[in-house]
Amino acid sequence: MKFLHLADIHLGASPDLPNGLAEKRKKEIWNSFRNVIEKCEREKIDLLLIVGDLFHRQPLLRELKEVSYLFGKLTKTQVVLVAGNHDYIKKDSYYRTFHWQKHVHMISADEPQCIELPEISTSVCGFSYHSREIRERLDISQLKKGRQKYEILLLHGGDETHVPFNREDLRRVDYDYVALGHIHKPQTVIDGKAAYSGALEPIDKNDTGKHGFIKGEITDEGCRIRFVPASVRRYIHEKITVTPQFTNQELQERIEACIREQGEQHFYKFILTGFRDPDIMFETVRRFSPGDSLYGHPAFGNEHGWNILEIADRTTPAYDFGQLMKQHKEDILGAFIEELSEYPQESIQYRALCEGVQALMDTRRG
Ligand SMILES: [Mn+2]
Repeated sequence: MKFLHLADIHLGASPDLPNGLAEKRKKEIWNSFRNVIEKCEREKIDLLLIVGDLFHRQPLLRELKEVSYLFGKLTKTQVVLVAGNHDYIKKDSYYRTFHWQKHVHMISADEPQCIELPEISTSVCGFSYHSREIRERLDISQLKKGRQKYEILLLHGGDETHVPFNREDLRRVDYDYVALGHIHKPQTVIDGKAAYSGALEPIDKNDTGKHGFIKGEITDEGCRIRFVPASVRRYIHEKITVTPQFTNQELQERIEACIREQGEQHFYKFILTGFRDPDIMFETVRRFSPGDSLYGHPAFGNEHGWNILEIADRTTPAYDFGQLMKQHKEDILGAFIEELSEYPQESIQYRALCEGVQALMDTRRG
């Protein structure tokens, strides 16, 4: 029995991106979902599991129709879905009255229920959110089991306000596989038995790392799962450590090389650390060579540029404090350095020394 496990697709989300880009990204998330559906059809997947937060908020009727159209492409795949905390089933939710096609099974009850799929010897149990939060701890004795050879549990949550549970709780449940949703970072909780697929596409600028879905197979030997990276884009936070020899030219080359290596489609944040030449000011807003990516950052004045969302300069000017102290024995700069120069480089006092010397030097230059 081959399955795909998806969660946290967040259709309808418009991620926090510079002007105009959010709309493009919104479409892209829909496209990514469509790609997965097409993969199910192509690879003759038996079962598609969607473990909550298919939508970012209450789905509109037309959004359900769009999703239903996509599910309609599936001729060999059964679909089972539950609602999560973002798309929880409100009193007047369209989820309540929507008519899905025969092969689409929504578990809309707020207490555990099972869908029996005898054609694939599988039952899928789970429940939907009817409110934004579920603070009660997961009660394992409440969980129902199906009547088929293979048993799967869908569970959305895992933090304090969304069905709290821990690894031990999951160890005690008796299912072939527990498909988890809600946490956006993909991760295995119990080897071959319980895992978060993570969000299909990163939604937030801090959703760094790979995103996609889980592909699994349950046989008489048990369950085997594998994470499949599938997101169109990733958010990448890249640290660049500078030295006093480092220049803006070199910075540009490093950024270009990094983007070429990891992919021009991704969203980048570069964090500069280390000690710089005090005379060098890194240009954190500048134009880079155009790539063929979809977006550019308006700050770069280049509509077809790369997706550099931020360059954060956290470098420290590398002053020769000993030398400066000698030169400024008689004035405040010398006294200031003397006061703070004994502290280690990672201390707040050292940071204050660097910033203070910089400020005093700038005043002097001015
Ligand atoms: Mn959620």
